[in-house]
Amino acid sequence: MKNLMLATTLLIGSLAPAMADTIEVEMLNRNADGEAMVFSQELIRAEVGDVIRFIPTDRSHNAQSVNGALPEGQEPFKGRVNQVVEYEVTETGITAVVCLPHQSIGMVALVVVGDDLSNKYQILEARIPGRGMDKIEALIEEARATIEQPEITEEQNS
Ligand SMILES: [Cu+2]
Repeated sequence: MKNLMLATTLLIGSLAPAMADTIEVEMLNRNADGEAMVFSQELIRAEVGDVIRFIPTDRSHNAQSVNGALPEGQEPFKGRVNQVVEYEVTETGITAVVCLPHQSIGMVALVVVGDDLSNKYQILEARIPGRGMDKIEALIEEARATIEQPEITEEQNS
């Protein structure tokens, strides 16, 4: 009986529409690990419908997308320095997020929506200077390494 209830709960959970989340990311002069000029979260996993809110906890930062470094159909965004900006996720895929004043020293983040990495080559061709692109590459690799590959069923195998 207990197992049946658990199974029912899981089934209902998977059928219910996913609740949209607001994901808060702070713009920091220094994080808990002592790294300077960083977003509090660098690999941001989201789903369509979520809102990612970038918060200027410390001064002189902004958050914005980069030309060509976001999924097709997704509206770009550009926050002003010292302003909160929200990124409303409408498409699956990868978005590179940069702080314009500090992108070249690595103040960047990667939004991955729906575990979809299909636009990664466009991201790698985008104009993100210096250590910003190094970190974007590392974050894409981190995302790739942690996304579960779909299992090959016996049916597909035969
Ligand atoms: Cu910054």
